[in-house]
Amino acid sequence: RRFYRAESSHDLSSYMDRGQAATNENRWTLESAWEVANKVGGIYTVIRSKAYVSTEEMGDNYCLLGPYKEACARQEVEEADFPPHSPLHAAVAAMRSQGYKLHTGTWLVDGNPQVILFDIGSGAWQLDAYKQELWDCCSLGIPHLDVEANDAVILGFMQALFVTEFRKAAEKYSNTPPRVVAHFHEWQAGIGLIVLRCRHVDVATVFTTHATLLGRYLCAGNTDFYNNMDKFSVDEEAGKRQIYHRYCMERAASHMTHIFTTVSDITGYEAEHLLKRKPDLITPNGLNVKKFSALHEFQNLHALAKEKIHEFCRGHFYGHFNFDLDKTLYFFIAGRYEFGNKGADIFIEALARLNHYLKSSGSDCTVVAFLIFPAATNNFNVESLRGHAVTKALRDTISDVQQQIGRRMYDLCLQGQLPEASDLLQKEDMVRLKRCIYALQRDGLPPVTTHNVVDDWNDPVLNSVRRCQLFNTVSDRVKVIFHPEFLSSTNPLFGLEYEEFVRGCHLGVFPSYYEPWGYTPAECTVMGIPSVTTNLSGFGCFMQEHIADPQSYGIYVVDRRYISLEGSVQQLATNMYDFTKLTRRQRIIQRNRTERLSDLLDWRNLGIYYRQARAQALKLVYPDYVDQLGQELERGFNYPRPISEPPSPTASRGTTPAASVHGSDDEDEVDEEKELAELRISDH
Ligand code: G6P
Ligand code: 1S3
Repeated sequence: RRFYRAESSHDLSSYMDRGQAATNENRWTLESAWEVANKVGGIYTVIRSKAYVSTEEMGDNYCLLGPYKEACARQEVEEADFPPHSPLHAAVAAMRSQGYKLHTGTWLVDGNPQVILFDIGSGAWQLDAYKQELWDCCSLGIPHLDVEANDAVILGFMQALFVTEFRKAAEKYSNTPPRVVAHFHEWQAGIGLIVLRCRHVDVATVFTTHATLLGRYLCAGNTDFYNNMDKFSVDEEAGKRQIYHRYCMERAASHMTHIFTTVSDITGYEAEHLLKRKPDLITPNGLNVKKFSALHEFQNLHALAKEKIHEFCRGHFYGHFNFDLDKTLYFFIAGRYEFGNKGADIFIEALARLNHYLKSSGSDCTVVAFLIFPAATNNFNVESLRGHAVTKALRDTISDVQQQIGRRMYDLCLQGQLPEASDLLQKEDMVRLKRCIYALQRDGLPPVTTHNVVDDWNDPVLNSVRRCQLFNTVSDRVKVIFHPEFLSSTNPLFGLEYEEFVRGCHLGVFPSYYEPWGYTPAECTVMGIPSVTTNLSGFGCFMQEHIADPQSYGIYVVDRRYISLEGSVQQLATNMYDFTKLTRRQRIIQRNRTERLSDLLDWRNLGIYYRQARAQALKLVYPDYVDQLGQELERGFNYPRPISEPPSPTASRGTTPAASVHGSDDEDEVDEEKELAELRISDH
C-alpha cells in the first residue's frame, strides 16, 4: 500500500498562454449558464471557480454569457465596454441596435473573465414568436404559465442571436476563419443551443448537464432510482410531474449538441437512460485550489477555527457543560435542504447508533454534529441567544476580576509585600462569580435547533431527531445542533463564514443518495478536512477511481448502491465510530494526507477535460481542426494517477541522514507509516 500524490503526466503550462494560441487561431469560447454572476447553486461554483483556468488558457477569447440578475451582478460585475477592435464589441453593438439590453464587463472573480449579461425583459416582447419558432422547428411547446421556462426561452434566443452576430464579426476581424465553440450548461441555457442548431449557425456546440431534471424529481420521491433506471417510462414520468416541456428542452439540447458531457460517470449513466444519450465525455468539477506556502498553515487554521466553535459550544451547552472540549469532535452536514437526496436521513439515524456505541464502550469522546440546511425560520430562538449572553457575562466578569487581581498584586509588590491569596481574590469578586454561575443554571435541555423553525412539527430533520431521541441530555455522547440557515460572519452565534467553520470541524458527513458531483466533500478535501461521501455521488466515485485507498486519505465512501439502507446506515455509523477512536496525532496525519489530494481536484488539472470537449466539438464541425493537446488525449489520456510517495523519513533514517525528497519538515509526518498502520488497525 502506498501514498499517492497527484501529479499531472502532461505539461499543461504551454496551453496556459493567456489566449496567445487562441488569438492566432481565431478560436473563441462562449460559455453560457443561468448561474453566470447569478448565485443559485452548484453550477455557480463550477463556472466561478473554473474562470481562472479558462482565462489562463483562452485570455480575451473567452467570454461568459448569462442572465442579468441585478442583485448579484451589481456586487460581482464591473461594467465596461469591450475594446472597439473586439468582435465581442461589434456583436454587442449589433444586438443593442436591435433594441436588446446587454450588460458587459468583467466578473470580479479569480481570472476576471469577460461577461455579457442579457436583460431578459428587453427580449420579452418576442416571446410568442420565439415559442412559435421552437414549435415549428422541433415541436417543442412551452406552457405560458411556466415563468422559469419562458425566461429560459427568451435568454436562449437572445444568446443564439448574439452568437450569430459574433460569428459574423469574428469573420470580419481576422483573415483566419473563426473557430467558435458555444458551450451551454443545463436545460435553462439549452434553448440557445437548440436555436443555433435549428438555424444552422456555423459554430461548434457543447452541452453539459449537472443533473437531469427527471433524476432529481424521481429521487426526491422515494423511488428505488438506481435499480430501475432502465425501466422508467420517461415521457410519462415527466408528464406526471408536469415537467414534460422542460424535460423536452433538456433532451433536445443533449441530442442536438455536437459534444455532450456530464459531471460524473454516475450522471452519465443517468443521462444514458433518462435523456437517451450517453455522454461523449465526463467533465468532472474542480476547484480553484490555493496552496499555502507552509504545509502546516492549514493545520493552524483548523486549530484557530475550532476554538471559535468551542466558544459556540460553551454558550450553547451552558448549564449542561459536562464534557471536555479537548476530547470533542465536530461533525457536520450542509447543503441545499433536500433531506433524503443529501442523506440527512441516514446521517441522523447513524448518529443515534454512534451515540449508543460511544456510551456502551465508555468512550470519553463527545461528538457535536451540526446540520446546516436553510429552512424557513422566525429568527434565532431565545434560549440559544441567552446561552451566549450568560457565557459572555461570565467571560467579561472573569476578565475584570483578573485585571483587578493584577493591579492589587502590583501595588502590594511595590510596597515590598508578598501578596496573600486572600489579598488577591476578594469577597466581592467571589460574589460576582457566584452570580454568574447561578445565571448559568437552566431548566430545560440545550436546544437541538438554534432558530425557531416555522414548520417545526413537519420539519424532516427535527422529526428525525425526535424519533431517534437525540435530545442533548447530559448522558448523550452525541449532541445535535440544527442550524437552519447558511453561516455568515455576521451570525451572532458563530460569527464564522462557512469556509472557516469547515476548517474548524473534524469530519464533513455527506451520505447523499442523489449527488451528480457534490462540492461539499470536495471543499472539505482541499481544506484538509476528512469527509464521508457515497458511491452514488460523482465525487465519491471519482475518488474511488483515482485513489487506491481513499479511506486512509480521509475520504470515507459509504456504499449506498449495492447494499440495503440498513447496511448503509451501519457502515456510516461504523465509519464515524472508527473516526472517534483516532488519536489527535492520527487525525493530524490524516488531515495532512487529505490535503495532499487537493491537486486531484484542482481546475489546473481538471480543466483539461473542458478543453478536450471543445476540441472534439471543433473536430466534428471542422474535420481539419487539429488540437495538439486533444490529439495527445485521444491517444489515451488517463487521469494522472498520483505517483507513490517515497518512504517516510523514519524508514530511511538508519541509512541516510537526508530528508525525504519531498522535503517534509513537518514532524507530524515522521511516523506516518507507523501511524498509518495504527489507523488500519483501528479500522477493524
Ligand atoms: C492542528 C494544530 C495543532 C492542534 C491540532 C488539533 O494540527 O496545528 O496544534 O493540536 O490541530 O487537532 P484536533 O484533531 O484535535 O482538532
Ligand atoms: C448540481 O447542483 P446540486 O447541488 O443541485 O450541480 C453541481 C455542480 O455540478 C453538483 O456538484 C451537484 O451534485 C448537483 O446537485
